[in-house]
Amino acid sequence: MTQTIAELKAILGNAPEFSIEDIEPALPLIEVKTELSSATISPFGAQVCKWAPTDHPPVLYLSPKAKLDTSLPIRGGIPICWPWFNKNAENPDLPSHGIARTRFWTLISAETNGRSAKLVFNLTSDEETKKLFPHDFDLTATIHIGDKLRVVLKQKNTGEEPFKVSSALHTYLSVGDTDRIMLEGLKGSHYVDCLLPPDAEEVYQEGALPINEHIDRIYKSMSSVLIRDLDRQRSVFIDKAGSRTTVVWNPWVNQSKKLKDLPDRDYREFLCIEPANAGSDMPTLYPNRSHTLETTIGLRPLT
Ligand code: TA6
Repeated sequence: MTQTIAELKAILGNAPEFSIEDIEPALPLIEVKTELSSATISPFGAQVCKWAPTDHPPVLYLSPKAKLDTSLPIRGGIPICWPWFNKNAENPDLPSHGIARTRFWTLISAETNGRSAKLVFNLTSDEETKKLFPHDFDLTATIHIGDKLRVVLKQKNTGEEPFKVSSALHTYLSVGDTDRIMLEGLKGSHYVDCLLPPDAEEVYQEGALPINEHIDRIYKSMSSVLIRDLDRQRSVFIDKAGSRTTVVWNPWVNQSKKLKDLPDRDYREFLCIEPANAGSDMPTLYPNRSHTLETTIGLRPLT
């Protein structure tokens, strides 16, 4: 069920911190502006598309060529990949990264105290979703916007049978230049290199991880990641919970050229650090039980 602009406005109420375009676009965007930060959120995918603390450059990257007409998933921000990460193992013809990011979620509530805001979106299974994923579920995405950005994805099995899920908060972090960033938090963990054959041995992350080639890795790590951005003279932290794997992705030159919704040269302006349940980290949801995957992102001084 897609909410109309009028229905969305009714939930947003009269708070000056919330606004939405009047016209009925294919893809409505909710603008949130508090004292501490601003964000742009799409009910299509319950996707945070933009977030920036006040007086700071964006923390999330949104492709200038992102399709905002529901014809493609929105390239940037924090796509919610659920109930499978990347290709569906049983049926590769199914949409990559699952069904949640290409569906309209229902805005349930929007609250603000002027300094911060909280929006709650819901997606429940229906006959359409069950053609792609034959289970009953109830998803809640709670988005906290303030001096930090926190996205909490609660996933409940509302059916009779258990099912396994893989998922990711596929976060596109905006950086000044990939040549001038340093990552902290992944050293000493093992990773699956998705560019190698599936039966390849896991690799140990010996030292620092430079971003200077096509990278597509599932790190077995529960730790936070810090991006030290020398260009922007700031650090960005990516904390997480409910996740034993962190996906790191940059398409680099050649992959970027294959993505029509990404400018060829933008690979130097973002890096995906994705709190996930991916690879061997696939929780089983039992009837009436839930799993929560969350991330908190914010700025730190470049010390
Ligand atoms: O997160 C890494 C990844 O799985 C890559 O393999 C690449 O496919 C990326 O996601 C983007 O996927 P998308 O379907 O959004 O183009």
